[in-house]
Amino acid sequence: MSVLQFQDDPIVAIATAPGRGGIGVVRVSAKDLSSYIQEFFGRDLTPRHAYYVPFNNAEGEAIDEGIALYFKGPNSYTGEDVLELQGHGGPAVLKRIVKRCMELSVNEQRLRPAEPGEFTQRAFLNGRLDLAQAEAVADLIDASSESAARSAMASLSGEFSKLVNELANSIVYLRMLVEATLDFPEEEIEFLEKYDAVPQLEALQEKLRHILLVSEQGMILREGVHVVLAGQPNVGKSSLLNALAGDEVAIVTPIAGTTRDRVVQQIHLNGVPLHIVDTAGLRDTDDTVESIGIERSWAEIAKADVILHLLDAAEPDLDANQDILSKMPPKTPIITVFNKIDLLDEKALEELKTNNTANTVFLSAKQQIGLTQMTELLLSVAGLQVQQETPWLARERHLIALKESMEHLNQAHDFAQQDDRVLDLFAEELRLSHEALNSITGEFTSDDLLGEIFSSFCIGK
Ligand SMILES: Nc1nc2c(ncn2[C@@H]2O[C@H](COP(=O)(O)OP(=O)(O)OP(=O)(O)O)[C@@H](O)[C@H]2O)c(=O)[nH]1
Ligand SMILES: [Mg+2]
Repeated sequence: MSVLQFQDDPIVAIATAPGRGGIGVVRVSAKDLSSYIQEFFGRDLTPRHAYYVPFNNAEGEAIDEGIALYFKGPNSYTGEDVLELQGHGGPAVLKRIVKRCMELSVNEQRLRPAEPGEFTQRAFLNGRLDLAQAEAVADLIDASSESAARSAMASLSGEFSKLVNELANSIVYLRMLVEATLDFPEEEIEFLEKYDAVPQLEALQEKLRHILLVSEQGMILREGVHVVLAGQPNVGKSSLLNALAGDEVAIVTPIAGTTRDRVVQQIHLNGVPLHIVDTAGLRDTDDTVESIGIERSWAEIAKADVILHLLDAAEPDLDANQDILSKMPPKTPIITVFNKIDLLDEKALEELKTNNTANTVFLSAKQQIGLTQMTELLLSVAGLQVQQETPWLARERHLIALKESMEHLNQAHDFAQQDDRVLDLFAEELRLSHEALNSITGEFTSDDLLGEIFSSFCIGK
């Protein structure tokens, strides 16, 4: 059932997380709440005043007592009338308050339980938030690191939307010029020169490139990076996982073929969530269990954002590793990790370093040497750049839209370069570019997509 099917009937939900807490909040939203408030409290409430009141059931028996706050629309979260009841934070009490709210009846209309994300959806539909900001509400709540929370807040405060809107407005301006010219074909030829259309377009491309770059950073912060530890048995994959996790997560033994099942560990590096997967060592084997493990290793390697390919620095089996490398997915970034450098003397290490340079690190998982260099390289290979500004938290959907918008700007640029300039095609590309940008803030977004976005929220948001 799509939440979009009901747009303005009165709704109620517990807004705080399930479980016990000092305070729990029940939230109500409706076009007009005054009669419900009258029925519940036997009086009116002045908007934005805190009332310490009993929450009584229909028989006049107190369910709880707490604070009632009334926000009169449009000056509320949803843009409708909103009532917040702050009671004690226990599941039974809050359920009774919700039940009581649902018994209230005004002209035979009752409150119903809110669908997931429905409060935020109303905020969007009533123009209180745009779509990117509404998504940021969910991302802020779900943020698992301080950087992710800071970035979600950047989106929520409208920083991302503002840049997208500014760019969209500049495109509109250019479109306006072009479309005005289309009505006067005799001026078409001079149009591009007269209005500096190409330099203007190039400035737009540059701006969009910047937004895309920062969004990619924000996307990494939101989604994290899937890092897979792969290599022959006994090279120290599980030891490296443990060193990164700072804990004995995986079993380490001198026996080749120790790890069978994959072991997944989440860590944060400079605020970036990393999902690190330790896998079974890759080799030919007749052991049934081990070969299932190795199949799983390859499945993980196929899904990785970054592969850490480990080799034993003391005795790297170059043929076998060449074979492993040749089976790795061609587009996934690979970092070659020479482990166990503690077993090499200085001269041997220097030699190894001279022969291996690009995307290669040298470390000892056991002695914890060289881990910082590895993590720095890992973050940069994953696409994270050290930068001053906080990236806003972007979603895949935003990146797709930005890239689509970019492609149309590039296409428009191509048309402008052609000898027989095709102004109507130029105009059409600008239109498509503009439309792609608008889908980010939700100006032209299908109901299906909206339903999908809001239904991924929890109830009460
Ligand atoms: N000297 C030295 N030994 C290491 C280092 N890292 C791992 N080892 C040793 O190498 C052996 C194998 O380590 P593991 O971490 O189990 O290796 P693995 O790659 O996970 O092996 P499989 O699970 O069998 O594929 C253990 O005896 C570790 O103590 C290192 O940096 N230096
Ligand atoms: Mg292992």
